[in-house]
Amino acid sequence: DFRVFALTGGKNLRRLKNQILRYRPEIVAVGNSTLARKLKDKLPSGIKILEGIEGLVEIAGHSEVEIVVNGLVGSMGIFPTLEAIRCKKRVALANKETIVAFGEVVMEEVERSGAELIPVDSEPSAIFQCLSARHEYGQKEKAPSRIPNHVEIKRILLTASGGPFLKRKSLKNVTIQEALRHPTWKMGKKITIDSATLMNKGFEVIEALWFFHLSPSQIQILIHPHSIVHSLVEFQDGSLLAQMGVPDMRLPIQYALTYPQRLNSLVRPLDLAKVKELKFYPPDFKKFPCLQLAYNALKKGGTLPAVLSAADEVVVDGFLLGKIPFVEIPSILKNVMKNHNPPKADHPSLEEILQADKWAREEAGRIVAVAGGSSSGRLRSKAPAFT
Ligand code: MN3
Repeated sequence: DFRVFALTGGKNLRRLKNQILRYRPEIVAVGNSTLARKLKDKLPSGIKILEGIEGLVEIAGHSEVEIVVNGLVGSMGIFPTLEAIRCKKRVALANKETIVAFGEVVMEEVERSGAELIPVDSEPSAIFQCLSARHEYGQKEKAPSRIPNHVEIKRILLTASGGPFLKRKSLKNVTIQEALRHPTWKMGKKITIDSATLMNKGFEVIEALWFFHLSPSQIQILIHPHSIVHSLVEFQDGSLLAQMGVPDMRLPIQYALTYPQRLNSLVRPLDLAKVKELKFYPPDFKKFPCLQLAYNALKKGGTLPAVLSAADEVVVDGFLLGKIPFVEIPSILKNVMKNHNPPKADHPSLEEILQADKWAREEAGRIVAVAGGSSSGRLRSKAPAFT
């Protein structure tokens, strides 16, 4: 049912090459021109090779493309996302930072263009599935133009595995290896650290607010260590709908592609009799201050979510490079937010958000460098910045 028209990758040319040979796309894009030249030598002729953000944007808006799956890490993913939305594609969005930092801008464009924006992240996908379940029955062919009937929603419950430190008393001497050992999901480094600090869950609160037109008080976090219930919706009448499944990203990815239909999948079915019991706990805001930071950023709004998201990329990088201890991550983020001078307008423009993003990276880099005792005064971060 699907044909891969274009594939993109950052630096991992070996993996990308294998995928290209398997799926035979017409266009590919890689991180920069050096990588593009290297890749060209490895491939049969006839495949168009693009580079950088421009390459991603060109693919996202290409007339042959119907569905864009954006699985980039970081806020630079906003450019292909906006292009795809403006060109009225279906956007399957796994690039969390895009919606955290630019939520309002993105949703306005969706409203204007009528594009479909479907979450791939497992929790917002669960909520999306709970909401669309009402429409699926007897309506296999045509997707409803707007899913959320938010008047009906009382609140949503975002589940969180709790990360590797759910039961650990003190987070003082956490090592990089410990923080990278996630109990249920196998993911990239940045999001794994975000899961250990619960910053990831904080970002999902912000993500859910924009995706489903909610207010901060309508979004609650529920710790659920087994990652079987992927999130729940509570309706006005008190009824709760949950979406369950084995923790396997292929399921939400597939649903974003096939929605509103459900097709066969390669995912192992869930055997609830084997799971036996499901446990839920309230989140500990004291032990995981990043949760409160996310709610604070949401309540103040404007450019603050973008500042938090951008600063987090740099601070997590600082932790992974051994520059700062784990417990410093939330306090540095808090300081960056405190030092931020927001623009006057309540609804910042794309340009203003990009500026806030750039400022937050510099400010976070400065604080990390000071905390890490670097004599040069400024940390050279691997996290990409806007230039
Ligand atoms: Mn998630």
